[in-house]
Amino acid sequence: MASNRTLTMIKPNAVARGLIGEILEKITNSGFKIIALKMTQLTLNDAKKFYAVHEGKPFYEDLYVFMSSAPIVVAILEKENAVEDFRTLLGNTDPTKAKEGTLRKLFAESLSRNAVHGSDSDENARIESSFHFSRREQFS
Ligand code: IDP
Ligand code: MG
Repeated sequence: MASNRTLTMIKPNAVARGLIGEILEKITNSGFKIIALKMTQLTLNDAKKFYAVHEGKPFYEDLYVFMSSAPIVVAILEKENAVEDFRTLLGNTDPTKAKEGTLRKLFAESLSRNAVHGSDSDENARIESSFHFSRREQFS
């Protein structure tokens, strides 16, 4: 069964640039319903754990240091085919390769500061959602 939920994070650079409102508006205008939402800051260990799948890659340390450096906004989004449709809205990991109109084309500063996260599978959407939100914080 295809899942109807995905997990997004507005990354530290985009929060610092005052883009929370614009990004959430794009997301909801694209048909996603916000069913959980908060502003938070990851500890270094939280960020290491969240991105553990990238352990050993050359960018891993920069990634977890950056992601824990300042506040982020985290949300669970609901929509039919949520994971795939949100990856489409997100655009390529590398903003120079992202299509016009995608979140990363619009808001990313670079490959490592690409503004927004989106889960890459239904299983990871579930794992990432419970990483950030308790049951009580999920409204659906
Ligand atoms: P994704 O965010 O599009 O799913 P992943 O491959 O899961 O991309 O990588 C996680 C994050 O790590 C990316 O969003 C980006 O911020 C960073 N990243 C990925 N590849 C590189 C790289 O080659 N150099 C620097 N940072 C990278
Ligand atoms: Mg990924």
